Amino acid sequence: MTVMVWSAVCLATDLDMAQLPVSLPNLCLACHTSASPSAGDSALNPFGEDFLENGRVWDSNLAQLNSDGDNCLNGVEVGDSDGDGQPDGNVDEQSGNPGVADDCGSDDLVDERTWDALKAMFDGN
Ligand SMILES: [Ca+2]
Ligand SMILES: [Ca+2]
Ligand SMILES: [Ca+2]
Repeated sequence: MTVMVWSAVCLATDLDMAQLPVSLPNLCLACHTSASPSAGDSALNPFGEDFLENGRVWDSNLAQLNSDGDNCLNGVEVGDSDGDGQPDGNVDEQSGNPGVADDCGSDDLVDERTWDALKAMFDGN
């Protein structure tokens, strides 16, 4: 019985997940607070709630929201900036989790800061 309930929830999740052009590596965690949502534990993160509000459809409206309030739009984090259902270029992994405030796309900034710090050290000598 438990397995049947879990399967039903998982099926819905799989169909919803199929809406996203790119679902790796976050999979269920893109919308849920649990990596394996079950009937008793299927809480949604902010992106999951926006997805639900959007009629469980991935489109340009949803892509232009920033559900989790970090520095990246949902579309950028999912890897489909314009929300047309086609991944950006050769993207095959989400650059961030659209439902969790993370350091999405800030790698270049960090590198730049590190580089500046290194340069400052050498300039100082
Ligand atoms: Ca975001
Ligand atoms: Ca696209
Ligand atoms: Ca994020």
